[in-house]
Amino acid sequence: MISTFKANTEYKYSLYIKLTEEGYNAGYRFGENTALSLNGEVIDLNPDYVSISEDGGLAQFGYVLTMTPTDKPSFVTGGVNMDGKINLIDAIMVQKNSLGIIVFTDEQLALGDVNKDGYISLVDAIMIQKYALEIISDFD
Ligand SMILES: [Ca+2]
Repeated sequence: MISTFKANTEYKYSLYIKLTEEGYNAGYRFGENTALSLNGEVIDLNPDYVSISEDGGLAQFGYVLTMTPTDKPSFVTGGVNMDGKINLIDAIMVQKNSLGIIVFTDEQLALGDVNKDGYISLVDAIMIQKYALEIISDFD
């Protein structure tokens, strides 16, 4: 699963709907005009592309997301000040949080826990520092 998106990058995601074996054996097939109805209400999937498998048993609704830069808060792992960049400011903020000097929001807590051990510590601060200084290239 992707949790970090790069600016000016195109991402594609798809929704797959598969017929049950029972439905397939009963002769049901997906077609280009297949509509999804939930509780009697037709859901407008509005996909960028639709693809039906050759045997009609699988429908794929595809979407294209383009990431564009914005001034709004950016959610990048390690980027606790949410400016979309990971630098020494973030490392210092994580350090201060781990020492109880500043309080983080839930989002910041999630972004700052770069080693994903469930809490913010100096280990996270050091990892962010190393990332900012290009000593490491990711947090894995
Ligand atoms: Ca951590």
